Amino acid sequence: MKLYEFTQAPNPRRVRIFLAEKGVEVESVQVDIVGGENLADEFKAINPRGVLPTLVLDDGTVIDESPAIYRYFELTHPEPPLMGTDAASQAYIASVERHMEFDGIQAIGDVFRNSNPAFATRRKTGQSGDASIEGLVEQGRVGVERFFDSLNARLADSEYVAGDTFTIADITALCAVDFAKWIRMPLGDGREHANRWHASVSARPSASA
Ligand SMILES: N[C@@H](CCC(=O)N[C@@H](CS)C(=O)NCC(=O)O)C(=O)O
Repeated sequence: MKLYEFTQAPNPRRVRIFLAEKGVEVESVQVDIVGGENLADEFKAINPRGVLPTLVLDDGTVIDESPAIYRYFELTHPEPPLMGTDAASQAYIASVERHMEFDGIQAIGDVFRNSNPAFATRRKTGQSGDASIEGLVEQGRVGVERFFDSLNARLADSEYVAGDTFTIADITALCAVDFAKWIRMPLGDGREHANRWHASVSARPSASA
């Protein structure tokens, strides 16, 4: 089994944190996104979508999308459970985790990809040839502020993002909040619940994985 990833990038970090929480070690291969290695024929022969993280099982099955990789390891290494323990909690945690990616990581990614000259023709993840769109920067910034506000509101009522235990929703939210530093959008002092949570999850050993 091999995990193709890039240490600096936020989505591969999601899987690294998940594996660290589980205590699972997987052979990893670095693919330099900034240098465009994920767009080259060699990596596209492994995953034509050109995205990281990508997990390749021993039988050659290729699995991308972090939640799918989470699922694989949750089933093969159930302890500690990070995706819920019954139908309702599993569905709820999956739903909140999706919010963290779509409302958080994607909005931040829109700002990053459309404002960074190194990605001027790489608006779409895993592809080249799509020019940046200026309007997506402003739209993305509005989305990031909304994401931070909703995260803060959520954490006013619970210790963790999807309830009273640490789950994949926390992992994805942590990667989003730290990714936002790349576009110089910190949580800000006013969001006290989100700041309390961020300090707590950042102190877990897995956060430095
Ligand atoms: N929805 C995917 C997102 C994967 C993604 O966008 N990964 C980024 C790295 S953070 C990537 O592969 N970027 C390639 C590129 O920029 O060309 C997931 O859940 O894993």
